[in-house]
Amino acid sequence: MKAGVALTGAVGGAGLLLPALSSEAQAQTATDIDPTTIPKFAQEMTVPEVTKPDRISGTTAYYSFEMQEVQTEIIPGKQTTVRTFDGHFPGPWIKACSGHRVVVTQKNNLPSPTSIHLHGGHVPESSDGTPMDLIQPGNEKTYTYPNSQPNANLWFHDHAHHVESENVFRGLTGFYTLMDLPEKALGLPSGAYDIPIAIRDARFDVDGQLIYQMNDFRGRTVILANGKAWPYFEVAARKYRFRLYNTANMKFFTLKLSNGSTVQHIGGDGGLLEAPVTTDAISLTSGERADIVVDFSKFPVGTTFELVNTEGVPAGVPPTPVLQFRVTRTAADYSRVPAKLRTLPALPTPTVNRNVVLRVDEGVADGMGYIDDKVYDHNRVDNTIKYGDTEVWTVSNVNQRVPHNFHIHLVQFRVLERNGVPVTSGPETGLKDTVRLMPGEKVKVQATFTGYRGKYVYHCHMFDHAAMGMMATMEVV
Ligand SMILES: [Cu+2]
Repeated sequence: MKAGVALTGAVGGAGLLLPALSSEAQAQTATDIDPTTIPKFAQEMTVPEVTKPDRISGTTAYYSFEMQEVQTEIIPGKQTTVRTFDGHFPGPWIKACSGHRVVVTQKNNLPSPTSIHLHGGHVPESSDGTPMDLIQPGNEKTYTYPNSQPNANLWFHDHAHHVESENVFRGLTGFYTLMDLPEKALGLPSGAYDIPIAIRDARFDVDGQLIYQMNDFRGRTVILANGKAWPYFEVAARKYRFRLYNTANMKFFTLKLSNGSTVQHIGGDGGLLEAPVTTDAISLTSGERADIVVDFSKFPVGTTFELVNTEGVPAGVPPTPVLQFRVTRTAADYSRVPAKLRTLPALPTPTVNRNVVLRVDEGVADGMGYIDDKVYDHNRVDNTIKYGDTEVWTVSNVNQRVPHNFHIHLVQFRVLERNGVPVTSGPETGLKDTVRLMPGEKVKVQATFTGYRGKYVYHCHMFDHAAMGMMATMEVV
């Protein structure tokens, strides 16, 4: 707690709110809802609607959102207060085309400062939503996204230092799909059969209100898919493309179908893979995305099965459900999943090697998070990178029990090695902006720093860990 106060004190002048840290928050907490009393598969999953721009001028689309608290039904029969963009829980869905600019004005009508980061986006520092580039309550900021990158599964969320964890937990996330012409020409499932699904955990009191506590990985026992607790989703017996987003603060998922069927894993953070990977397990750490195709034509109408999570579930215990699929009808299907999806650019020869060490205090109440043994300080530049350089970063999780992941702003990177073993197949061969690091693991990633100069952050993407200080600044000069 003392360290938390010191950190908050350092940025207090900017008007940041102190997130509820554990001991104090627990005393104020109402009784938790018993998650077993929440009926499973009793509400339909929300399918996000693509948000229409306010206007289009030339090749630029203009959007405006008001960050606001609204009431929504997450648990059947209960109203929950959530923090949203324009009332959407989960957020709005911007669909943009490569080469076509998007301009978003964000007005903050929340009781907390915010800073909106386009996760995975290649954008100038002024529009990156850096931790101290705050929109104070009552103010607004306009972000410009050049979309000068190929197809990608981006999203936007709050990144205001030390309060991003609570703001995201309370709902402040949105979808951002970046499309391009080569992807369109592939004939993948599209339109009503191309659906983003945000998967996360949450914690509620008996009245259905969210309970937020920092680093509360044990308390968040209710699983949401697109803003509903354990929903069902009716599908036609044909192929669907699902863009899965892990929007949980800290939870890692390994997703499977309860009937053991395989899916085609076609893309990830930075868009399509070179070729589909047929798999029965999808790994998603906090902030990561997986683009999959599920072929429901394999199942007769009337079939039901679940998307389940097996990660963190002890052996012999059934996996925990996420949502239920119900095959309710037939439908024509002219979509296809080609054997070749994309050619990724050749890897340039790196000229700089760096080490990055991730750690949190283990077994300590109200511990802090560190990168290279330092707690985040927005006044400090931790790494200076020469514009245009290609660098290899060896990222280590030196914790014994606590998992992490690792996210770099500005760039999409490539994963070269995991624990000394070259990554030559599977979904980690695609463009990535967030990568898993279990305790003791080490990954080598390679990135080329072009496009924009400026200060950007890199951090653990478990929001609570970032809020605990596990973040650092790089300056591209
Ligand atoms: Cu972490």
